[in-house]
Amino acid sequence: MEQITLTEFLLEQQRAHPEATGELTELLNRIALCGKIIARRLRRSTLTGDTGYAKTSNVYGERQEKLDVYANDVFLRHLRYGGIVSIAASEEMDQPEVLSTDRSKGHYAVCFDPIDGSSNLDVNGTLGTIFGVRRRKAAVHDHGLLTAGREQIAAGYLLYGPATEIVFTTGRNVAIFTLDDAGEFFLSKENVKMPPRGKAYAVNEGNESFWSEGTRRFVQALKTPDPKTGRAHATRYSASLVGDFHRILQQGGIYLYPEDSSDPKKASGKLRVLYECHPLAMVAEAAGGRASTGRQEVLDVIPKDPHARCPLAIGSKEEVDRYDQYVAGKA
Ligand code: AFP
Repeated sequence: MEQITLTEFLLEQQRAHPEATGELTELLNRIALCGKIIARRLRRSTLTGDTGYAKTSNVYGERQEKLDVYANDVFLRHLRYGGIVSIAASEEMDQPEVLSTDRSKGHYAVCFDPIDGSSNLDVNGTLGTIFGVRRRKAAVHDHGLLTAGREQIAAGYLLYGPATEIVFTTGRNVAIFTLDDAGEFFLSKENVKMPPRGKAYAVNEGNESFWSEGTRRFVQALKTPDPKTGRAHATRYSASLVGDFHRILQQGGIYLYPEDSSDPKKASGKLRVLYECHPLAMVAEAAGGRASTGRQEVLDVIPKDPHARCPLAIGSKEEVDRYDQYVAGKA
């Protein structure tokens, strides 16, 4: 494959839209820059004492890791520059932040989870950053984020694993870029299509006793050998949604974080609509997969507040369809 850089790819996409202002190209490049800076810090974090907890906790009462705070600051610094982003909202910030009030520009609002999989930080496990881009709303007072996921115009994630990768879509094509030692992201896969079914599932089975009957029976069905193949689905759970989703995007399967009764805060699931569910749902649908709460498409969920949560079943169409059937008591 000819080595195409992220910037070249974005400029090609931009040329295909004569009405484009170039701001989205600049924004996606800026998010990629944040990824490079965070990846460099993660690589050396155990040597520089950057691991461990900060003295602060987030709006969910969870203790923040130093690198959660660092990554959040990196994003705010680079999203603020140049005024193309008017509003930024993050899993690590109580309220969305106004970055620019200049109405002549700042056409975008960005939601992000600066470090996904924080519990993997101190053990060198897979980590990610998740992002979703919306157009800024007309009304100054309304940050305009409490809208359906279909309002996103771009979404994706960075994966910090053996390689650092950025994966995104603007609605049709899902592309994967890999960070090269030259410090450039190069296109490694384009037009990624998620297989219609998979061989693996990702769920924290430790919560099983708190699941609904439908969810329990669905996971049991995944673990039951298929009469045709004689094989059951394999368990693949990394405690990082991004890490698990990246496998499912390429090999198929399903990631599940259902509502559970273990903690009132998780009555409608653990994952955050704006920072985790909406962005990955946009990537999943653009790749031919699905994202469901069990009762509706995740992209149709309208969050009631910036930190709203929803159940998430995301992955191959066949597995997610089946999950909906079990939740509805039809299987
Ligand atoms: P953190 O970023 O707070 O570690 O949460 C990670 C996450 O949102 C998602 O990436 C994981 O799949 C899931 O939560 C892990 O949750 P459990 O620890 O409850 O399994």
